[in-house]
Amino acid sequence: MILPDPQTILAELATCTTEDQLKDFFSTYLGKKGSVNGLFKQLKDLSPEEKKTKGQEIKALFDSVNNAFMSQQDEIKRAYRDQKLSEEIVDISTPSNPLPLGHANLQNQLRRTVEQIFQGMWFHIEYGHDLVDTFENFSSVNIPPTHPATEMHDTLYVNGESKEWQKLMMRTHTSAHQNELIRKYGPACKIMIPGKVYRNENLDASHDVAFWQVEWVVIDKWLSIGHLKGMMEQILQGILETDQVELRLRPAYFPFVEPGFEIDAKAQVWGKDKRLEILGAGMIHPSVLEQAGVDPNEYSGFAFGLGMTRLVAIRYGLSDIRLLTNGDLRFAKSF
Ligand code: FA5
Repeated sequence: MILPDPQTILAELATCTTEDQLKDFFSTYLGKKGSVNGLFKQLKDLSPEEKKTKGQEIKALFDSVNNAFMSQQDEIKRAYRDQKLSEEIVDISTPSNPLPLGHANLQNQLRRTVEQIFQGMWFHIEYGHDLVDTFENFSSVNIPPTHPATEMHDTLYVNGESKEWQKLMMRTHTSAHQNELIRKYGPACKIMIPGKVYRNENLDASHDVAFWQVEWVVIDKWLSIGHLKGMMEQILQGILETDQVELRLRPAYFPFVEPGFEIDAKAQVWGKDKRLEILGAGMIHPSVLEQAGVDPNEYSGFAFGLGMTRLVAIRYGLSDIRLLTNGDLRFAKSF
């Protein structure tokens, strides 16, 4: 029996560079039908003496080829892993592209500033909820459902089957929360109610279907129109941060106050000077106080409802309030 030259086999092994080539090599020499492995089967035809010497030679040959195969296999796997690692490596020290940082809507910015001012003056801040019932929005503030005043606000009602659902509506003003909050805190109390309100309006530069109002309600003994006027001026000066804005106060009708006022501010709308109505206010009507469980003979109160969206437009010199919500990035980025 002549054994093959190990150097020739090892030289062939050295040419294997892929796992597939290694597999072929294994089945040619070391597998069940491989030629080196097959030498063991030939031992059975030899004499016991030859078996011993040839057996040792075959074993030595098999071991040397097998060991070389194993280290070649390790080498190919390591090279493959190194190549993958170098291709897929993530360098966590590389500086990333900075994400552009946005900012809060101008309405929210101003609302938060105003909230902080009034929190510091011990006002309770309440947001209510956008969906209210007709009692809260109308009856609780002295507007019976049949009253023509319900038509002052083009109301968005909930389109529901049941009677309960039919009573639900999107609040048309933050005054909808006066009754429940006066019950909750008063008398005496100081409450601020920022909130989004909804009206079925024809849209233009100063009218939107959803806009922000902020309501202030103050109830105490001996409150007068003097207090109302003083506070109203302070609020507007604080928010507008200028005395350049021309304000006009005129008597107005709101069923839940007596007397009532409206405040207009001069502003540029569509390139023209216009007076924009920004605030409704008045001394709270005795029957609204009574509804909320407060004795009007002992206490009085005043309330304002500020059109926050319009005021923001005036504050930042915008010609159209819809710029605040139409999602135009050129506008958003200019602040
Ligand atoms: C009211 O909503 C009263 N609840 C305000 C009030 C509160 C009066 C407390 C007395 C006492 P009015 O409908 O006028 O009032 O709305 C108040 C403000 O909301 C207006 O002055 C105006 O600035 C703003 N506003 C009204 N309609 C719109 C609209 N469609 N788009 C943007 N702002 C509006």
